[in-house]
Parts: sequence; C-alpha cells; structure tokens
Amino acid sequence: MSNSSRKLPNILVTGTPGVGKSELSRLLAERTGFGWLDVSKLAIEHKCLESFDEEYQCPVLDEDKLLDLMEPMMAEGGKIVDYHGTDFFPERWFDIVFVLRTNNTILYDRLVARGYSGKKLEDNIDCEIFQTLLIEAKESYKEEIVHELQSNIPEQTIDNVNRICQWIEQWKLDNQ
Ligand code: DAT
Repeated sequence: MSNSSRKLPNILVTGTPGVGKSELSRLLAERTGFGWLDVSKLAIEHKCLESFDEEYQCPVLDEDKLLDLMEPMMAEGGKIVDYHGTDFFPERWFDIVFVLRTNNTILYDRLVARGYSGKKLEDNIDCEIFQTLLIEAKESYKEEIVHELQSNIPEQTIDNVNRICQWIEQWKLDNQ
C-alpha cells in the first residue's frame, strides 16, 4: 500500500517536443479511460500564460495559476500529464514518469515537418542530444519512478502503451 490516497495512479509523460508525447498519451487515454492533460493546451484554454518568450519562441506559463487549476484534477487520480517540462509540478502528483526518447535524425525530420527551423529547431535537437528532460526528470522525482522509453517507430509506441497498461494493472493490485 502506497501513501497515495488516489484510487488510480497519475502518470507524467515528458520529453523533447516531437518525441511522441501526444501520440502516446492519446492512445493510452483511449485504452485506459484515464484523463489526458495536455499542459500546453490547458494553459492556453485557461489563460495560464504570462508572456511570450521571443528567444525560445514559446509561451511562458503562469505556473501558479496552472498548478491551482490542475491540483483538484490530479487529486482525483487517473491522469496522464503530457508536457515538455517536469520541474515545476509537485513531486507528490506522480506515481510514475516516462521520458520519451527519439533518435536525433528522426526527431529532426519530425520537427522540420512541424515547421520548426533555425534556432528553435537547433535548440530542440540539442535538448534531445543533451538528455535535458531525462536529467530534469531524474532531479525532480525519485530515480526509481523515472523510465526512459524509445519512440522512434510506431511499433514502439504500441509497445509502450502495452507496458504502461501492465504497470497500471499492477499498481491497482498493489494499492487495493
Ligand atoms: P510531442 O507531443 O512529443 O510533441 P507528437 O505526439 O505530436 O509529439 O509526435 C510528433 C510527430 O511524430 C507526429 O507526427 C506523430 C509522430 N510520432 C509520434 N510517435 C511516433 C513513433 N513512435 N514513431 C513514428 N512517429 C511517431
């Protein structure tokens, strides 16, 4: 029995933009009925944005407002949180953290297809090369709950969904 009072676990899916967080989260939500929280979308929908970072070409989140919004959702359990950052969420929210990883050349092509170019493209490729999100996740959560998953080909996403579903079933048994 864990300390958690949640009936279902909360899962964090993270990684560099383009690694396949949305794809995995969508399929996992369909399979499990868990709620998928796309943090970037949630922040836009609920006006949790402070400004726009011109250098990095991305919105800056109003983190306090966003955390207040998410707190009751996370308390329910059964949430898949999808975001390219990990360090501002409370550690207690998550039972497991998955960091998706993609080969640099594959990721490059995906980001070009998404319309990224110049500094934004380079910064995101560097983020993957330097394992920025993996390091951040390991610094923010207990290392034993942080898992790397490969996300280069569609079959790996299917495998990952299956593995996570097995983990959820085991969590339910352990937390009855
Ligand atoms: P993210 O949410 O991390 O930004 P995404 O889910 O939008 O990434 O995926 C980016 C693109 O890559 C999209 O066209 C779907 C594709 N994709 C995702 N996972 C994949 C995989 N395992 N194999 C091949 N393509 C994948």
